[in-house]
Amino acid sequence: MTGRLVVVSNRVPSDGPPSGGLVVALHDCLRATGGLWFGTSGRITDDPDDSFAQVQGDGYTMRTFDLSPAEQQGYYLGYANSVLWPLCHRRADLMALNAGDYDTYMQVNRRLARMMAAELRPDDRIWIHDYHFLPLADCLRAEGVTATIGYFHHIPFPATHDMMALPQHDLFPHWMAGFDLFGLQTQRDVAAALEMLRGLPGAELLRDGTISYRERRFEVRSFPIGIDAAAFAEEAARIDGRALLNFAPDERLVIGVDRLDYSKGLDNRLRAFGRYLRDRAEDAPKASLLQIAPPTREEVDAYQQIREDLERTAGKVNGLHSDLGWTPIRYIHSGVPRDTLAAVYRAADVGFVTPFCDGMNLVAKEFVAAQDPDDPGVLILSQFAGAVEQMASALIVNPYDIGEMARALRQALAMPLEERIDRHQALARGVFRKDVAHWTRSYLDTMDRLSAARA
Ligand code: GDG
Repeated sequence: MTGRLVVVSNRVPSDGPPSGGLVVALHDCLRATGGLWFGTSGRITDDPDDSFAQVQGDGYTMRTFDLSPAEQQGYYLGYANSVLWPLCHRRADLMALNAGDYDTYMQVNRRLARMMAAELRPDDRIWIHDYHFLPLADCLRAEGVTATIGYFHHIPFPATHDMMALPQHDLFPHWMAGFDLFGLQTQRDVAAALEMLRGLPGAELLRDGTISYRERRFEVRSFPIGIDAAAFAEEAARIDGRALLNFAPDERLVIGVDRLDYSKGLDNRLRAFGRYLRDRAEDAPKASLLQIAPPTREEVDAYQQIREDLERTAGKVNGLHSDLGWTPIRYIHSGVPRDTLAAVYRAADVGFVTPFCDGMNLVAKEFVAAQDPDDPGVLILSQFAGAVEQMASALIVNPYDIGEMARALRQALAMPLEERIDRHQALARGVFRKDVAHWTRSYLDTMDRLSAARA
C-alpha cells in the first residue's frame, strides 16, 4: 500500500453528508486511507484567488476552489458540457465550438494543477474523475508532479470518426498519456480508445497492454462502475412505494429516471409508451409510466428544447389515452428524495432505461437492486448503455426503434413470474457482486500495481 489517496472531481461533498453512489464510495475510500479531495466549491466569485478553502471531511480533507463567472461559462458550461459531453455522446452536431471556451478550460486545469502541486507528495495516488479534467495530469506533470495519476472517464469514449470533429483532437492522446492509468466504463470504450491510439504516429501498443506514447507509458482498461447495492436494496424495502403513488390496485407501473439530457432518449421512450398504449389488446394490463426527470445544465442551449419536446409528447399521449380516472404518463420535472426513489423503483413492474448513449447508467443497476427477489420487475435496457455489457438478462432494445420498445413493454408486462425471477437473479448477481466497493478496489489495486512496477 502506498501513500495518501488524492481524489479530484468537479464537485466535492462539502455541503453536508455525501449522497449518491460515486460520492459515497469515494468518501468511504478516503475515510479508510485518509487523504485529500479537490474540487470546485460551487461558488462563483468575481475574482477567485489561487488558494483553496479547506473543509474537514470524516478522516480526510476537502480543498475547494471558486470559479469566476467567465470560468464557469468557459470551462464548465462551455468546453466541458457544450463540447466534450456532446462529443462523447455521439452528438458532435451539438458541439458549440468556441476557441475562448477551450482557452478557459485549459486555464482552469492549469490553475488547479499549480495550486495542487504545492500540496502533493511523490508517493500520493492521485485519482482524477471525468471530462472536466482531461488535461489535468499533463498540467500536473508540467508542474513537476511525478506521483502515480489515474483517471476515470464516466462517459463514453468517442469513436475515432467523431473525435476528428474536436478541434483539439491531436491533443487528446497527449492528455491521456499524462495519466498512468486511463479508466473507462466498458470493453467497447477500451476498443474505441485503442482504435484511436493504434492509428496515431508515435503511439505503440505494447504486448503487456501498455501504451507507449512519446516519453510516457500508460494503461487503458475498463472498470465498470457499480452501485452500493446492499444499502440501496435495504433503503428500497423500507417504505411502501405503491402507497406513496396512490395507484389503482390493478394499475401496472413502468418507471424511468433520468437527468433531463438529450443522451437519455426520453422523447423516444415516451413515444414508445404511447405506441404500447395504442396497440395494446383490450385485456392487456393497464400500465402507467412514471418519468422522473430532474433538470440539469439549463444554461446550456442544447438542453432548452428537451423539456418542451417532452412536455409536448407527454401531453399528446395523455390527451389520446387518459380517461376521467387515469392519466397514463406522470412526468415529474424535479428531483425526488433518494429513499422515495428507491421505494418507487421497487414498486415498479418495469424499469424502462433507454438512452441513446450512456457511459454506464446507474439507474439500471438501482432498479435491479431495489426489486423484491420473490416478485421482481423486469428491466428493459438500451443496447447503447454501458451497463448492457454486464446485464445481458435484461430485455435489450434499440432506443431508436419505437416499435421494438413498445413490443418489449408488452413482453415485460406479460412476463410470467418464473421468467422474471430467472432474469432478475442473473442481473442481481452481477449488481451485488460488482458493486461500487468492488469498483474502487479494483481501480486502486491496479494503480498500486502500476506504482509498484515503476518503483
Ligand atoms: C454519469 C454517466 C454513469 C436521477 N434523478 C434523481 C436521482 N437520480 C440519480 C439516479 C442515479 C444518478 O442520478 C444518475 O446516474 P446515471 O448513471 O444514470 O447517469 P449520469 O448522471 O449521466 O451519470 C453515466 C455515471 O456517471 C457514473 O459513472 O453511469 O453513464 O453519464 O444514481 O438515481 N436521484 C434522486 N432523485 C432524483 O430525482 N435522489
